[in-house]
Amino acid sequence: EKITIIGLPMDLGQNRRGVDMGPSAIRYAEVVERLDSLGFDVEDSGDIMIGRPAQLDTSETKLNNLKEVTIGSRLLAEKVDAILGKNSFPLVLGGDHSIAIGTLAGASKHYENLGVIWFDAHGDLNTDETTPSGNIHGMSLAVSLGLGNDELVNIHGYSPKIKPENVVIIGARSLDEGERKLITAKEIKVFSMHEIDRRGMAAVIEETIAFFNEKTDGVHLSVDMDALDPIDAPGVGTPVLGGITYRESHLAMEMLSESGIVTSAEFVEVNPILDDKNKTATVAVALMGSLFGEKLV
Ligand code: DIR
Ligand code: MN
Ligand code: MN
Ligand code: MN
Repeated sequence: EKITIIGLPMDLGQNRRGVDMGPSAIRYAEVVERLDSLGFDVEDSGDIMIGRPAQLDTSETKLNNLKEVTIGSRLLAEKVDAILGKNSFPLVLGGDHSIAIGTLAGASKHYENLGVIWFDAHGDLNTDETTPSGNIHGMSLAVSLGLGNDELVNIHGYSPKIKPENVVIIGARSLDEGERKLITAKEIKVFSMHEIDRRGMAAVIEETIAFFNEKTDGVHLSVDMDALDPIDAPGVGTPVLGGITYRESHLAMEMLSESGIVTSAEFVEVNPILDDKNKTATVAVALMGSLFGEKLV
């Protein structure tokens, strides 16, 4: 089986510098070696380099760095589309979570009903109208549902990329007012920290797998490292207390691995500047190991 790694070192979807170093940090944590050792044919196709303009222009819109995020998303969509076209598994390294716009734009073309598992402390369901920050990383799931800024919504030439009934959010504990309304209106399935505490991660993942099995022909796994508790993943731009533990997150990956439903994945929001000796990238790589079948016995 083939895995193709692609990085998008972009920090323009939010306002803390350093998350553009995420792909490097994840490579230093030996992602290629880890997946190689599991028997996969791993190709690291490097990073999409979009650079960073000296002068960022925010005058034309209230969405921060819209132009650059659009360019990055377009390039990533083409790349992910091509990787799936070659029957390889796209493993995308961020960058902030705005890059999911590009990943989903490229992946969704290959499926009639792409499911999405969104591991995140946040909903990323803001639109240009509800965003409290103007940061596009807080909008990527909404954009993929066809909601928000036209340019973002239409990346890769079609919209929507996914349907609300094919989305499961896991780990939520910080939702904005507009996001709550959208979740209710679109009846999006959310396993908040309350449900995880109450029912356990095993039940949550079992239900997630059953939920998709009935109706999806592919599942994209989007892991925002801030889904984890800041104790285990301190190197993120918007940490929120009371998150998923190290073991809970591994159990989730192990169960997803056993199910075989995941067809593409991304790991985002690793910020080495805010991290503790590359701990967060190391945890991300360990999670990738579990996602691709690593188990003790
Ligand atoms: C907040 C933060 N909801 C926003 N979002 C984050 O800016 O829209 N998502 N941090 O991961
Ligand atoms: Mn996110
Ligand atoms: Mn199709
Ligand atoms: Mn988040």
